[in-house]
Amino acid sequence: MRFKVKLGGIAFLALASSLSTAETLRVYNWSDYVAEDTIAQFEAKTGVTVVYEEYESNERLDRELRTASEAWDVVFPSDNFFVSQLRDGLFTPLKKRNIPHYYTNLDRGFLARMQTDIDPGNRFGLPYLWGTTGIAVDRAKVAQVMGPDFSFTSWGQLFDPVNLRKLQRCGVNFLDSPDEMLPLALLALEKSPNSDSTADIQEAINLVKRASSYVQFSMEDFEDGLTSGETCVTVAWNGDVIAAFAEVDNGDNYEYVIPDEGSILWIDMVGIPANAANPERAHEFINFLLDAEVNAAIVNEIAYPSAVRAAEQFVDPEVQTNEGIYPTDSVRSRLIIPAADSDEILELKLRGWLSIRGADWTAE
Ligand code: N2P
Repeated sequence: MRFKVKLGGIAFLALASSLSTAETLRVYNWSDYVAEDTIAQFEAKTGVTVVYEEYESNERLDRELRTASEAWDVVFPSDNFFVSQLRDGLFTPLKKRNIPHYYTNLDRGFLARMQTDIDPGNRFGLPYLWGTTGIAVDRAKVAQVMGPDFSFTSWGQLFDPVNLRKLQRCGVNFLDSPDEMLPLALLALEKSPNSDSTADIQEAINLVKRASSYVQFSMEDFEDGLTSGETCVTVAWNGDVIAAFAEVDNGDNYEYVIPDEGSILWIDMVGIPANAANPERAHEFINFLLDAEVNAAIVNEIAYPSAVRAAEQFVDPEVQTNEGIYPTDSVRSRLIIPAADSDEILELKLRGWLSIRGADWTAE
């Protein structure tokens, strides 16, 4: 793993406007989801200026796709959000002949899965990266407030006000998104994270609400909050925290935990919005991301596993053998892929989140 440097969306924007005669490609991606030089390499190769901005949640991307005044050319929705976005006509079919790496480099297993549950015929999107959601812990601080024998073995412990009352002394962070937190609260309640029972979901909302007075909510830089000492526990995506642990001297003091009842395995897709202004270059950019060496550089830096099979040979051994990044078979058997929610369930979850976070909450 190499040092991860935050991409400055602002800097890219400034560059784009100073070169306003150049051809541009507008890419909207999750934070820290390419390598430091991926975009510059594409620009150097093609002469295209990339306007690159980042988001932190599926809710934010979804709103952007439905309301933004200026369209994006390439975006990265998680597969469970892709379903309703496809149904609502928000994406354009991919011209696979313009993405030659599609045929040679992608993991067929992922494509087969997308094809049955998400995107029949793999017409609109390709799997890009995947990962897990777990609990990242500052061991020393948690031992101080909880005692040396405490460890997180269940999601229930994380939502339990008795534990949170102690843990809040060193700081607890939850991800600020219903899509992220409610499946975990359902697991804590020993329900399926994909439950579509309104009673179950209401119970999950109530569980987060009871926990909410003891925690902070942030999606942005939760990994830095942990390693800088602002928090001692955060709900986390594996790659962000594992890359952050590698950057600090006392990396061994931190751990990424998947509790015994398992967790979420998410898959992020890449696609081209129906209103994209530059679909030609968008295909070229997607093909570039699927290049084995380009893709492996991304995986090595940001510590998320990829759906690009051909990249594996270039992934550093220390990354390949990291069980936080590539879960063991026993952990994998306890991971659940989120199902797409109906509009009614999405609405219920969003209303619940507003009741927890306040009516003026907006997704990061
Ligand atoms: C953000 C990557 C996480 C993506 N750094 C979650 N689907």
